[in-house]
Amino acid sequence: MTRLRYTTAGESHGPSLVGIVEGIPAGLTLDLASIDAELARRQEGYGRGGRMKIETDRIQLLSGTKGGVTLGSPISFLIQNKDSVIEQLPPVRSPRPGHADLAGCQKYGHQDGRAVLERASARETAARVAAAGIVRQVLDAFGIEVFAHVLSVGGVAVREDAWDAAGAERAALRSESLFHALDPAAEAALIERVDQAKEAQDSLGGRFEVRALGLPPGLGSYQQPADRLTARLGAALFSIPAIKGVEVGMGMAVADAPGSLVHDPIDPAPAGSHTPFARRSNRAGGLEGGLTTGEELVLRAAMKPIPTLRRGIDSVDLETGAAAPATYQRSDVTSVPAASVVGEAVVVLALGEAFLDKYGGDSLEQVEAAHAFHMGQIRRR
Ligand code: EPS
Repeated sequence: MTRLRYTTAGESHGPSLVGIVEGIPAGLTLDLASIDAELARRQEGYGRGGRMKIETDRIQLLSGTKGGVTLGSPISFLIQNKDSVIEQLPPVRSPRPGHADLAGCQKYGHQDGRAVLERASARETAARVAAAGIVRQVLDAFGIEVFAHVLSVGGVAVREDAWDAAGAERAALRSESLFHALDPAAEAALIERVDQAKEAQDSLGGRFEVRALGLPPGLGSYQQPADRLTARLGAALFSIPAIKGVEVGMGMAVADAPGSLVHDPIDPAPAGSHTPFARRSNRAGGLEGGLTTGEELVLRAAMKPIPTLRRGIDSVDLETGAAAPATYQRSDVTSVPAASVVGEAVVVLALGEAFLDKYGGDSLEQVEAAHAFHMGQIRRR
């Protein structure tokens, strides 16, 4: 059995993005249309830039299946870039503050920011959304749902109880929203905020939340520090370009409240429940000791505004060292809705890894047996 792992390659304006996912058990029927739907969702959102009008991201499988069913071998795929013009693009002489341009040039000894930005671009996240689209189908088979939604853009927030108010309507509400949000009443204010920023030739950040439902208790590990699921989920969210803050459950507020208002009391569960114990609250956000508790996973991330500004930011010419405004070609006003799709994807990847670490087998049947055994053990205490 291979541990679940993935890798991506590809430049933003190169011929294609590619990915390899290893460790997917044999016997899973892959639904490619659902992966394309996620890729399309990543391209959407009010405030996206011109590039998204050019691309139609689609997954093309290169290996790992026969007759649409996984073989247990590495799954490789590509996503073609229509804007495949890397050799024709002009050099980037003035690094954009906030992007990898300057530190990347200093790291590699480049004088052209393009040598850095082509790979540092958030375009790479399309490959991760595709990889997650494969892994998600393993989680789906065990009733695990991962769902992200936008909480705010440029300081304009949706209602605080948007998740609870949406309930079972969440998927429908989100698909109707231009921001992948769950509060129809906030749409007009969000649109206005993005329009203002566009007019000011500026860019906007925001916050999104990722939740996961149906997780068994005990995914992750406290045996080695790096295997704590809290650490892996944090690393997953921080691996998305522009993410500057991550919270779990009650988040930063744990620092100011007493323990009696932070920890979640354990009760005997009502008869007929799927586990013998229940929590009175979920301030821990579904994680204790680096393990899932079986409660809903609740993560939030803060994204900074995109660093490419039409109005320009003071910078320097890398060759002459003289002052020169940062290079501008085109940009999104905001990509917080897209980032929420990527956030969902990286959480799927981290949970898929933890799930298969615990229940992994060479075939889906073997994973099902290990999962069923563990669930039975928990039910019996
Ligand atoms: C992106 C593609 C990029 C940008 C954006 C994300 O396309 P281009 O550089 O051709 O306009 O729209 O990149 C960034 C926000 C960034 O900071 O790199 C995409 O596919 O998501």
